[in-house]
Order: sequence, then structure tokens, then C-alpha cells
Amino acid sequence: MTRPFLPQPHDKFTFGLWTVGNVGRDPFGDPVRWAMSPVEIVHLLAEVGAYGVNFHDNDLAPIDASPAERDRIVRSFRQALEDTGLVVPMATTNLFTDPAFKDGAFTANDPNVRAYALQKTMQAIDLGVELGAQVYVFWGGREGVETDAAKNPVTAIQRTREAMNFLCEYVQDQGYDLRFALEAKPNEPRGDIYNATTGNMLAFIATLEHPEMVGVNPEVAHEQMAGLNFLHHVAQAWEAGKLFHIDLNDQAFGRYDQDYRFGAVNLKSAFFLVKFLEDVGYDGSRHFDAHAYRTEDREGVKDFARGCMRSYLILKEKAAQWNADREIQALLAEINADDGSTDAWKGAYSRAKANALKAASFDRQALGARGLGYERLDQLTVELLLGVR
Ligand code: GCO
Ligand code: MN
Ligand code: MN
Repeated sequence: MTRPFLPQPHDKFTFGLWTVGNVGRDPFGDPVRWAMSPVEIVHLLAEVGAYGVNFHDNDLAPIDASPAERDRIVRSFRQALEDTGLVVPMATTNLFTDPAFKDGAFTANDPNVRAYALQKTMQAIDLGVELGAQVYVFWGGREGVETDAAKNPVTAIQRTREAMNFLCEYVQDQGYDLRFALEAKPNEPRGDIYNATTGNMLAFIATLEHPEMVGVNPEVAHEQMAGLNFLHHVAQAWEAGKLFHIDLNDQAFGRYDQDYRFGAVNLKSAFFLVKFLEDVGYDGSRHFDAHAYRTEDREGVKDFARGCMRSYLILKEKAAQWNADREIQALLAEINADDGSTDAWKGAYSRAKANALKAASFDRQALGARGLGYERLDQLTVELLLGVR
């Protein structure tokens, strides 16, 4: 009794050219799939029901393409978008593949590399905007070190800030309607990457000249690689008004960067993430930054892409079920019960409140003895997810 769970445009499911286009190369093995052209990828994404496609400048046109070649590629890509109705909500720069970026881009010690990175990014922003992007992602995969002898981490922060400030002004100067989303990752490909978590990025953004233009693009796998609770980072970004984009995938804790299909490993975490995004009304792209197992052929790639969207939609339905479940809601009401007896001390500080609170007495033992019912609540959640509720 399987239901279709068909993706709709309002779900805003997107994939990068590099995700379904991944050819299965890894540090130990050669490609296992034929490379698809950007046009072929757009058609594959349309076939599986995606809403949009994102790209790095060099996913579309090779870094050494002549201007004529680049124009031809962009024209054919644009035609494919028109033919399929797919949109480009996000674009980004490849500042990690070329050997020039082996020591980073904006944080490289060589000023020529830093200048080239800025030039390449401005050109890629132009291309992204030309194709409709409204969010521009910065993932600094090479912005790090293997040895701290090489670079002062404070210098790295200052160089990143200088680059971001420059690029924000560039966007304003061009009159583009574009916001930046910074994506953190703790390591890989560098030994350590600066601004390693979404929390670091949020703190960094507050130091920029145009913080209102800049938010974050958290990725499930990246916080999990660091052993952290991804949902808590997403929640902090959301609460700060900074959740501009999100990269969905999955990953076993403590492993290398696995980029698995969304929901493939940590189902319960995926459930609470989907529930959060739906409950708060996040209306940005749900971007799947993942790829098919290396064992798969072209059909397997479609299975992968459909699986990401299908699992999201199933979890969305489970979230609605959780919100409507009377037993779960009754437990939540009990957990959050408030008899009003502490009202006099709540809210903003006043000296009178502080004095009254200092004079109050609490039954500490009763507070500690009370059972909270979280075991029952969690088991109900698990049973709902297992389909027996
Ligand atoms: C990774 C990153 C990248 C970025 C992409 C967009 O671990 O390789 O997640 O896939 O998201 O470069 O900026
Ligand atoms: Mn990643
Ligand atoms: Mn990513």
C-alpha cells in the first residue's frame, strides 16, 4: 500500500548539478558513471519531479572554457530550464577544485590567489544572477589548514571578513537582489576548516559591514561530522532570522563526509528536522546536497533523488500526525504545565522582582523527584515513526 508522495513546486526541492551529476569518483576509485551534461541533468531532475537546480560556476562551464563556449553552454542550459520549468534558486563558486586554491581562496596566504578568488566569485555571481539565483552560497572547503604553522587563525578571519564585505558591496553596486548564505564544515577537504560550525558562522556574520545581507546554509552532514546536534544549529539560525538556505543529506556520526540520501541513516533526527522546518514555516529551498551510492547506475541516481524527496514528504506527514496525536499532545501539555504561581517573577528584571524571588522558598526535593514522562513521549514518537500508531 505505497502512496506516491509526489513532490510539488511549493515543496521547493532542489538539487545541485554536482549532486545527481556525481560520477562516483572517490579517493580510492575512478568514476563509475558517465558524466551527464548540465542539460541532461536538468532533464533528469525534471523527470523525478524536482523544483530547481543549483550550480557552481564550473559545474556549468569548465574553468578553462572560452567565452564563446561558455555562452553556448549557458544558452543550452537556459533552454533546458525553459523546456522543463525548472528554476535556479541558488548559485555558488567553485573555490576548491583548481590547484590555485590548494591553500584556500579568500584566506590563502598568496595575495594573488585572494584577488583571483574575488574576481572568480564576482564573475560567478553575475552568472548566477543572470540565471535567476537569489541566494548565493559560500562554502569554504579549502579555507583552512593542515598545520597552524601556516596561518594565523585571526588573519584568516580578517581576510574572510574583508572578502565578504567587498562582495556584499559588489552586489549592492550592481543592484542585484541577492543574499549570501555561509556554509560551515569542520574538515574535509582541509585538515581543519575555519568557521567550522553554523554557530561560528552566525557569530562571524554579526561582525560584517552588511550583516542583513548574509545568513547561513547549514548542512546535516557537516554538523554531524562534528558530533553536534544539527537541529539545534538550524534552530539557532532560524531564531536569528538567518536560515537563508539548507543542505539536506545524511551521514553516520564520526565518519568521513558521506553525503548519503536524506533520511538514510538518522531517521529520528531527520524527522525532528523536517518537523521543525514545517512547524516554523521555513519557505526557502530544501536543497539535497548528497549523491547516490557509488554502486548505482543512472536509474539508481533517480532512485536516490526520488528517495530524498519522498522521505522528506513522508516525514512531513509524520510531523503532522505527531502534532495531531492526542496522547502526544496531552503529554506535552503536562510537561509544559504552568499553574501561574511563578508569574510574579517572570519577564524583565526589576529590583522588586529580584528581592521577592530571593525571599521565595522552593521545595527542591519535590522538583527533583518529579518524573517527566520523556520515556513515554519518545517511545510514542518512535512508534509513530515505525508506523504502528
Ligand atoms: C561539501 C559541501 C559542498 C557545498 C557546495 C555548495 O561537503 O562538499 O557540502 O557540496 O555545499 O560546494 O557550496
Ligand atoms: Mn557537504
Ligand atoms: Mn553542502
